[in-house]
Amino acid sequence: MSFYVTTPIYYVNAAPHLGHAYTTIAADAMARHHRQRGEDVFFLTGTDEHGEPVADAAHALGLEPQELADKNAERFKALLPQIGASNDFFIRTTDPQHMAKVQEVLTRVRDNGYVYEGTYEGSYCPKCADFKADNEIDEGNRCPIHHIELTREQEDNYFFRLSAFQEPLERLYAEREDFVAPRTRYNEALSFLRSGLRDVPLTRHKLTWGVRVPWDPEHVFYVWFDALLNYYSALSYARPGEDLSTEFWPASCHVIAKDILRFHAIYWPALLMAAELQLPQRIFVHGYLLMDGEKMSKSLGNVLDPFAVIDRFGSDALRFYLLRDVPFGQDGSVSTEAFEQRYSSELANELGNLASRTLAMIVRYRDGALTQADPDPIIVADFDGLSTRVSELIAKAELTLALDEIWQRVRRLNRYVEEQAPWQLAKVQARAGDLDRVLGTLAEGLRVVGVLLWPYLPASSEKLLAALGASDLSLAGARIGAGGIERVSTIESLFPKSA
Ligand code: ME8
Repeated sequence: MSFYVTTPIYYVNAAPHLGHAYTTIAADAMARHHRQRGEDVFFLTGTDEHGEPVADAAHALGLEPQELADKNAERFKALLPQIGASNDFFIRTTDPQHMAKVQEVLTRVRDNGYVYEGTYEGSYCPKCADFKADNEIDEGNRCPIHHIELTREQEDNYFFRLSAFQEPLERLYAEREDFVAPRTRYNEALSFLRSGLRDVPLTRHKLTWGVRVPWDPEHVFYVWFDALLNYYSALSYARPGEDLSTEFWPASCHVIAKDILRFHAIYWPALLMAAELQLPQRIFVHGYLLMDGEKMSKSLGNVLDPFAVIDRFGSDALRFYLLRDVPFGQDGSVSTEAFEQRYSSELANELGNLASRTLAMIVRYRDGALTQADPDPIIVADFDGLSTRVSELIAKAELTLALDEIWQRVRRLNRYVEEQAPWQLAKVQARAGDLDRVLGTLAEGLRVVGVLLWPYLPASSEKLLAALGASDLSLAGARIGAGGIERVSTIESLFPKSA
């Protein structure tokens, strides 16, 4: 089995912010989970470097677009290890191999009869790099996302015959109800589709910062066509000398937010059909992180700095907070208060405490060694089917629900400690066997939650599993009793309160 997951490629007109970190963390959790299932995983992220938003931002700073792209691509790259992202490749759309692939694929689209010359006139938002339909324009002729006034643009372009895909896309949506998830986004894409597709510009004449149109070098490709093709082009050069598309194309899941739904849910499958390429299995659309009720965005200036959060609390804490507090797929407000609350009440008090006291008790009462006593059937029953359930949820990109399933077991183990009071058992010689069983059950429970939490809390899970002497991360081993833990050691607090 192979699993290919992508994030959007982010614009390099400014530095990364929490919204970008969020999508990458979510896609990373999926990638890690699928690796635990023993699948071959390819996880792609990268930067979108052409087009007007980047050219305009560069000129405003007195830089060439390439200079700004180089500078900011580095910042997006630097974010990845800091948030624990395990991406297999980082694509930049200024990579020559990507640009050549864009030219190749779009020439094929033209050869197949889906490109013609025309004149475009419409209302345009340079920050979205997108023409707006009449029903998408806010009062005062403003962009509904950026609130800036739209410009009236007229230019001679090559057009992509999107309208030719009206019926094929309707068929796609009828046959594959999970092509776009969650359901609300599927419905939104479908209603856009049903409103009737119009042809769209494929090239820009006035711009020079982009991939040259091979059959008319006065034009560059419209940035969205260049950008979408990254998902396909990356596979052709991520591993020098290999073409990974045989193994990984079509993509299993494109993770995006709803701002770019139309491009992914409508343009992208149409473009792939026009190029005779297979369609992705699914597009998963998450919601917006909001601050003060507005979408966090670079251009609005209301951003929360992920680097600052990570410096203080570590990347696992950020990953946990975002995937736990904001139901994946819905919009959710983020705030420092809510973050600190989750950190101290759940990470420090629940998981951190469970881990340190369990390990400390095994070291104190048994010198770190565990006998192979049968685990307590009560806990075995409470954990029964857990990893299957988590797998089913993550396969549907239900990252928050899956995390909640695991967290209920963290809480269950804490209750088990209170119910069994190992410190009382340790006082009574005749209860030595019971104490062995309780400690063994707790160690196994911790191991199982450690394995299942790895996609969410990779660094902390690895520390925990190392202390348990159990390095197997596979899902197959994520059941109570499978671990055969012999010896444990104590650990430093996983989530220090004083952070
Ligand atoms: O649109 N909440 O790039 P971009 C949640 N280059 N997610 C957010 C977010 C927020 N407040 N803000 C940003 C582009 N994101 C194009 C994409 S893909 C072929 C080309 C995340 O830098 C979310 O994933 O504006 C959103 O879709 C993406 O960043 C937009 O990034």
